[in-house]
Amino acid sequence: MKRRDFLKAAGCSAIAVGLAGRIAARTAGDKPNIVYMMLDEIGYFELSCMGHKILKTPNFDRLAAEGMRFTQCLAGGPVCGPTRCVLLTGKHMGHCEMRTNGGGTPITKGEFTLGEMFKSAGYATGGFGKWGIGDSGTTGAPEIHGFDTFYGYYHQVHAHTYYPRYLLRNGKREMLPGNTGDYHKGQTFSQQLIHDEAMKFIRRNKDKPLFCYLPYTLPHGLWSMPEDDPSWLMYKDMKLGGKGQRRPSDPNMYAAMIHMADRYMGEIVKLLKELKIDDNTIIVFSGDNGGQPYFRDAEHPRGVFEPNSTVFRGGKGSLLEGGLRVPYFVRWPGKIKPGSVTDHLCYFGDVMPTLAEASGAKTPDDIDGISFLPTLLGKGTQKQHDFLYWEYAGQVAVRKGKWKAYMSRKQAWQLFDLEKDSLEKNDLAKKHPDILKEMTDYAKSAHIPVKGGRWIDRSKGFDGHRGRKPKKAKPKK
Ligand SMILES: [Ca+2]
Repeated sequence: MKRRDFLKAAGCSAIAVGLAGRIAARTAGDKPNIVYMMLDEIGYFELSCMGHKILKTPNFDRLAAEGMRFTQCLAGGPVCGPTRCVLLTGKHMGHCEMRTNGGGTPITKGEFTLGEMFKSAGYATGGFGKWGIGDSGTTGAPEIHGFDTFYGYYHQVHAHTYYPRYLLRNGKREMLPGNTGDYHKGQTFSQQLIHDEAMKFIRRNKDKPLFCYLPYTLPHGLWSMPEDDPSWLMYKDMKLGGKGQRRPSDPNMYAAMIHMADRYMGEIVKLLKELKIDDNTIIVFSGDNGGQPYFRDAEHPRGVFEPNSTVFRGGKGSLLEGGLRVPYFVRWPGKIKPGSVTDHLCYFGDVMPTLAEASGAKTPDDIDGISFLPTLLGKGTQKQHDFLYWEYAGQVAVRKGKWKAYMSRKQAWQLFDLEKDSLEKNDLAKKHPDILKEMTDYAKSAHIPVKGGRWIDRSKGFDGHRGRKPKKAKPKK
């Protein structure tokens, strides 16, 4: 089916399902709810269930224990914009419409997203946090991509502070009292509002299937939170080298931010149980791209928290494993075996077909993803990717089973065996030229020129943390 026809058909069925949904009360065995939390830059090892000794994440740990943990679910891209684009459109970085981290650069109006997919399947659709694939006033805005509600930041630079002057609700600015544009100081803490709105959305839509997308900006910098926040009180006096919050870099604050995200997940699970929809809800927990080795000093050359430990090389921005490996687990009571771990090789582009299969939704034909529902449910045949592909800032990476081919502007193609060499240090390109050729041939075929969206109304776009300075009136002659 051609994309245009598909969109038309999807739109019609959305209306039909919407009407049916209003008439029929919800019954057992209905479409599952989806709560999809994707934290911003949490490292693969920054959870207590992954062995971290300082960072405490009891609620995430419980989800992992009650669901399936993925050891090889790779980010869509190594930075915010592209990884979100791959997640939301099911297309890899050689095909998707956002391949840099421009901030406000939009996807096109015709591009099909998870929002449109769930909308067409009769879901209530809400997003809360950082959108990142189109500013307000562009063809990439969430309200024109199937989201009934989107509350938070659209432009990712806007999301660099927890005390912004305003947040957006469906494209409209809502001013936050007492916030002046100072990165670290203000009276209204944005993340709490964002989380409160997500909770309200779940409560409001408890009787319909719901898709609640939570791209929370925690624990991305610039860090600060209210002085009386319980997570801050827990970490502020710990000896991590911090000098108090409202500074550009503070490990105590970072630890509190991860704990805060964990607390929010605890509140969401509690709410789902209170509303008696927990059993019919798929919860996904994920990072968005690889972690950052923050807080480096002489004693801690890879940072106080060592996000990538000594297992992976690189971090955010790199197509080496440290930039792509994210924590990822899925919980679905009664469907996914508790405490299971899979090494199924997948990436964010697989999320769209997986959730489509789980919810009876349809996807366009031109996506790159493959459903991993058979892996989650432990039944059916799990199809594998022949290749996975990424490109970013002069780097290209291809994955085929245990093999990873990587090049950058400074570095010709290298070939690594990830089973033996997760640090990607032992180049086998000369030893296996045939394997490398197969992968680089694929890389050539995987890239098409990028197609971007456009502005509809520039006046709605992000205009800096303090806003544009008013133009000085020209003196009269
Ligand atoms: Ca990110």
